[in-house]
Amino acid sequence: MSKHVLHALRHTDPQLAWLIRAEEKRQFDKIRLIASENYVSRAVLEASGTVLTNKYSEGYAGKRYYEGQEFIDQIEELAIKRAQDLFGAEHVNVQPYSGSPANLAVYLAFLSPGDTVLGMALPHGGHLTHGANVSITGKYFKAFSYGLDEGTHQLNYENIRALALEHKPKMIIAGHSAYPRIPDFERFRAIADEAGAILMVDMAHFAGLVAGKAHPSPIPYADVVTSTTHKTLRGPRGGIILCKEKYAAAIDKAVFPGVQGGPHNHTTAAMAVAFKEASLPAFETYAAQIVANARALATALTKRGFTLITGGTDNHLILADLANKNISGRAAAVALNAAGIVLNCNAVPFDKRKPFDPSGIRIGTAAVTSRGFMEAEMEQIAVCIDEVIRAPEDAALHARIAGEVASLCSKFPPPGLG
Ligand code: DSN
Repeated sequence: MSKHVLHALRHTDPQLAWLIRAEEKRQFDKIRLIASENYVSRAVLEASGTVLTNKYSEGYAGKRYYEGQEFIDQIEELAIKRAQDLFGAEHVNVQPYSGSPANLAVYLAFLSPGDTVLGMALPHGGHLTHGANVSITGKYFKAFSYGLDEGTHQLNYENIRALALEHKPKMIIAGHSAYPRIPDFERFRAIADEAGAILMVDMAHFAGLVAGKAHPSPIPYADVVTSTTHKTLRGPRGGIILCKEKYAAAIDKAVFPGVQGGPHNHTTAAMAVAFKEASLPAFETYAAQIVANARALATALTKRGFTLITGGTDNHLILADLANKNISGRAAAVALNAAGIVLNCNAVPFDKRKPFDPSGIRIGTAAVTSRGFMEAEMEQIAVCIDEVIRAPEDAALHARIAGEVASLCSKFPPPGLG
């Protein structure tokens, strides 16, 4: 994309233009396995880079604080309608800048400081904003967390229920950033009802799978659902909140003026494009392939002696515990990056190592699936990962694999690039 549109930038700021081109080349040449990343389409990129960035529009369609909203209102209403149709949601707010502000707005809509919440523990795959003690959600609220079962490393609903009945949280949060299985939203609903809690689901990681019908939807069960729009959903960097109509006013007020100022209209427009793309039949094929690829990669890694948390995956991500490989997650991630395979180190459940250098790596298939990789390429990725992890200090091997990776990638131009 940038090679087509950076004429002015090259003239005004060649240094920055060069850096953007370099990042574009990096995204083209590497196998990107960070589970929260993707490649947006050229149409989404184009909508993101428009004059809509020039406009302020605090408020909502028909009730703004500044004039000149005749087109902005239509853009925001289009994005809302498309998201409602895509997810079958009664009400959608498309203004959150990203997932964390979306989650914060939900806290503001339903809770007061000091209220009790129950969310998934960060080291077990939850998110910072699900009540981690370093987050505002853990500092301003009384946050309790549920972890994974020590034996299965899966959600243990009896344990979650017991914690809910013990602590009586005002809000229970389901959803995760590093859990390779599918939450049982019906069970969460029943637990929330029994405990008298609001149920919030953060579907940021699997929203694209929900849109593409490759994952159950939390919408029928949750009072409120939040998401980013840039992970499996393959839209711009942004956030959305979906809720029942009865909560619409509280949510809208919490987003603006509660947490944010003016919405980022260029992002809203790009979201509208992404929602349209995600409603097309091809997106269902894409979502199914993300999961098929994750399963194929999990099988190929297991064959090579990798220990996968829960033994495999049902979604777009894999969590591998490298303890039996005698390498830390960070050392593995650094070596893999040198070999052209980009992922992140990650804590595994009950990790004995520190969060900055944990025992595991997280692997996601959304981005590679966007560029057309199939099961055969997953096998190749597993071979490369295995070779690098066996020889994390072998710079010559890493350079050789990086060359092979670039050659493979050259055959699969990603959306938006090339
Ligand atoms: N940073 C995101 C992730 O990688 O999962 C969560 O916000």
